[in-house]
Amino acid sequence: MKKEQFEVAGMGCMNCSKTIQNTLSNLDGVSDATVDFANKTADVTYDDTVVSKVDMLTAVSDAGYQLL
Ligand SMILES: [Cu+2]
Repeated sequence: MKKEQFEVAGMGCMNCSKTIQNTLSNLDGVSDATVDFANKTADVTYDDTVVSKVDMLTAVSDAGYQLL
């Protein structure tokens, strides 16, 4: 398991952070995702043999936001 913090761009309200959190949590290999609206961060715990950083960036981008 790997734990990483990303910056998140494009969030306008608390619902955005929930959307991103669900998007990340639904990915195979992601065991925990916590998105903080105020700090504009996403803390993700994931198995990097199952899911890659690019997978996460793409999923969040498809939802309309950006992981930096
Ligand atoms: Cu929003």
